[in-house]
Amino acid sequence: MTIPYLDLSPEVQAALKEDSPVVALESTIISHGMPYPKNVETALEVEREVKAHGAVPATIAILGGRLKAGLSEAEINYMGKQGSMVQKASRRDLPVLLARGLDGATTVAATMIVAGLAGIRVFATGGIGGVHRGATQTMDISADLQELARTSVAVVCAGAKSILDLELTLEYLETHGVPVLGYQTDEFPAFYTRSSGLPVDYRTDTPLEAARILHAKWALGLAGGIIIANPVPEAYAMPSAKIETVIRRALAEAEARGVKGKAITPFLLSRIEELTEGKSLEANIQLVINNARLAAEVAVGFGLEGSLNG
Ligand code: PSU
Ligand code: MN
Repeated sequence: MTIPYLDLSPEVQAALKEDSPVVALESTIISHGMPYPKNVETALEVEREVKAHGAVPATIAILGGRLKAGLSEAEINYMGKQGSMVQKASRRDLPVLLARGLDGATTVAATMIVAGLAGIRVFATGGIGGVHRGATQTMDISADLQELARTSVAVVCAGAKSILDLELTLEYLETHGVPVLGYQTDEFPAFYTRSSGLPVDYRTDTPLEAARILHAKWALGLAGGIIIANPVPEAYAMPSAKIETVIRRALAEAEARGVKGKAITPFLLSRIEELTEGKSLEANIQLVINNARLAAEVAVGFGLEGSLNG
C-alpha cells in the first residue's frame, strides 16, 4: 500500500517488507534540541547504536513537503545545520507543511504519526513533551500526550524533564490509557536524573517482556502508545538539587521574557545547557544513545514475539 506524501528510504523499505526490526527516531531533537555540530554527531551515533543492536534506524523528518522515514547522512546534516530555521512540526503543522512543500523537524507527536503510517512500532527519543508547570493557567499541554493516547507506537524515552509538571503528565497519561513502563526502575525518570519520586505503573526488566506488553495491547485493538521509560545511565545523571535550581532559573527567565507556546521547550533546553556549562548536553546525548539501544532490543523482541504468536 502506498501512503500519500510518505517516502521510505531503501533500507527502511526493505526492512519493513521483510518484517525486520526498525526503530524510528525524531528530528526536533536534531534541529531544536541540541547545538550544531553535536546534534548531527549525536544523530549519526544514535543510528549506529540502533544498527549495532540489530535494527534499522529510521530518522523521521519532513523535507520539501514529503514525510521521510529514513534520512541519508546528508539529510541529517542538513537538519542539524539548519537548526531552528527548520520549523518545529507537530500534528497541527503537518497539513500546511505538506501542502506548501516545506521542511519540518518532527516532534514526538509528528514522528509517531509518520512511524505509524510507515508501520514502525518502536521509537526512541530523549524526553517526551508533557503537561507544563502552570498548565492550570496556561493550558500548555504538549500534543505528544494526545498522540500517545491515539497512535500505536511505543516510545522509549528517559521520562520527561522536570521543566514539566511530571505528576500532572502522569495523570494525563493515566486518563488516556497510556501504559507507563519503567525499564529496570520503579520510578518515572526525570530525564537528567534517574528518579522523580513518582512511581511508574509497572516495572519491566527485559526488552522481551516489554515487547510482549506491546503485542498484548495491540492484539486487543487497544489503539495508542506505550511509554518505556529508561533512566539516564548512572554515570551521566545530574545532581537533582543542582538541576532543579537551574530549571527554576530558566523558567523564571522564560516568564520574564514572555517565551511561551512551541518556543518554550527549545528556550529552556538551551538555557539549561548554558547554565550547566554543557553538562546537561552530555547527559542528553548519552541518554538518547542509551534509549536507542533499548529501542533496538525491544524492536528485535517485538519481531520474535510476533513470529512466536503468529
Ligand atoms: N523534551 C526534551 N527534548 C526535546 C523535546 C522535548 O527533553 O527535544 C522536543 C520533542 O521533540 C518533543 C517536543 O516532542 O519538544 C515537545 O514540544 P511541545 O512541548 O511544544 O509539544
Ligand atoms: Mn506546548
